[in-house]
Amino acid sequence: MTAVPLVPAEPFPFPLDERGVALVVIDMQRDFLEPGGFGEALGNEVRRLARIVPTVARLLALARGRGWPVVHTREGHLPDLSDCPPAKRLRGDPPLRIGERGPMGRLLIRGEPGWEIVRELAPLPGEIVVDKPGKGMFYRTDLDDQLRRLAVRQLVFAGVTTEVCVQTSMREANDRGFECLLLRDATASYFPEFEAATFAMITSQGAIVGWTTTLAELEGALS
Ligand code: C5J
Repeated sequence: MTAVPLVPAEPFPFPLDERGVALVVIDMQRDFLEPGGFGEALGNEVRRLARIVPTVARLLALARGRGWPVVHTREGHLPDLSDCPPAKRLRGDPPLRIGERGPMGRLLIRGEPGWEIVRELAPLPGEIVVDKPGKGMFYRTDLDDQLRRLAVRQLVFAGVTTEVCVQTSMREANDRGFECLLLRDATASYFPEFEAATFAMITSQGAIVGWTTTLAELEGALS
């Protein structure tokens, strides 16, 4: 049997098997990271999310260099909003709601400038790009089939926001049998206390949802 690297992680080391691992980068879109987008319309200070872009870029370079499949997700809706239920559209009391026009186009609508992934993390040809109308990356997408075709069994997670789309996607993945490793310094929330709470929730009870580590620990284990 081939020995697999053990990545130092919480709550215990993660046995990373590169024969079946993929990187998943969740929703690194202008709408969440830049002023004038959906995140700011909801009243959030968006700039703390942009701080992780260099770390996610380094992680992407690592995954690409090692030949891992790379998945990028984009949250967004059809222009006629037929895939955006009132339960989602009517949340909060924002000046602009999903579908209304802001400085980067219609908020969270597929094809608009704000919906694009930030330039530094743009997908490369051949990488998997998943357009999802929900928070979880498997809801109304074909990602499960795509990952199974590639014999992927482990997922390394990065992206935003930690406690919403990242955590939802990790929970969905865990239910589907994928082993999940979240990089603490490659994810961010508008609320720092929610980052810490998410890390604690997913790693509790013997990694009930998954593991967490840092990019340096991952790089070290693979070097
Ligand atoms: C949110 C996300 N927060 N990508 N989306 O609505 O976390």
